[in-house]
Amino acid sequence: MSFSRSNLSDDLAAIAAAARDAMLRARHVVVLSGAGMSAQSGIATFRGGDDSLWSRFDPQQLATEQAWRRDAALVWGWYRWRIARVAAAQPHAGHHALAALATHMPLQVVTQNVDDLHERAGSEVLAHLHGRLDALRCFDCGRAHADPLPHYDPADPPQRLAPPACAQCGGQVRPGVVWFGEALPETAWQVAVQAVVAADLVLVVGTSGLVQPAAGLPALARRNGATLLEINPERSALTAGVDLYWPTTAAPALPQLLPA
Ligand code: BJW
Ligand code: ZN
Repeated sequence: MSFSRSNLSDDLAAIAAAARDAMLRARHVVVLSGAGMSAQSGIATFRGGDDSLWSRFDPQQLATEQAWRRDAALVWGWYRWRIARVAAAQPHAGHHALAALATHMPLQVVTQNVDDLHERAGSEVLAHLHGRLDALRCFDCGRAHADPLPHYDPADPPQRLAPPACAQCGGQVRPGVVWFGEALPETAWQVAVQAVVAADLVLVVGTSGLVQPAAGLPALARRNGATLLEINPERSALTAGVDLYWPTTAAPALPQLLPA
């Protein structure tokens, strides 16, 4: 049989129908989102493609504690640029669909994303596994930093910038993200584990499935009886282990899961 264009679109329609069916039957859904969830809001992913962050910037120079100790102005300038990009972005139809779905059924969002686009679409996020860009705190004493940041034009490229000073100890204020080699926030990790263990459907959206320990959550869910549904235009490290792989993007796919 030839693999014609009409067969492909028939296949996609069948997958969409199966995904809708899985949602209808589910009693406890956990969404595990990654950077691909925010891609159609104009936020760069970390891996894949010429525009991805790690193809343009070196994670060892920017996303580790050692990098901060070596050159905090380089690291802070890059994060200040990313904070401005996120602030200028808007949630897309997929973010809104997840918020709407949660009004129809028990649905919890666990995200690796450091932006707040789920929240701005109306979702309550159960766990930010890798923290949040804007949850600023002092690198030295840990105190939260809530003062507004000086203006930064999101169209400007990243540039070296001295981090704000901590009001308590005068130390350097850092972004609230989890760098490589740092532990995930304990509570966020515990509630995420509990949620996926209790879920009967885990919807994995837009993650490469390469970063541990978050990448282990779908397999944990499956060992505890959950069905795994993945939305990603490219196959990921998780695809071989899911029950249903929907090769599409988040913004058009997620609204199709809403009940008619
Ligand atoms: C679309 C789409 C569209 C495109 N629609 N989809 C075991 C084995 C090997 C290594 C390790 C291990 N355990 C720990 C490690 C080390 C490390 C790790 O995993 N490294 C691997 C990379 C090899 N892990 C850690 O260091 C973690 N810490 C830890 O384990 O600590 C142990 C410890 C315990 C006790 C005490 C002390 C320590 C921490 C990991 C922190 C990750 N941090 C980052 C940066 C956050 C800060 C920042 O923002 O700068 O988090 S890395 C980056 O990757 C970011 C992301 O959250 C994370 C995951 O990326 P994600 O979301 O999957 O995005 P991408 O870009 O990879 O993929 C995008 C996907 O979307 C693609 O598949 C596209 O196809 C798809 N897509 N458009 C839907 N429209
Ligand atoms: Zn301090």
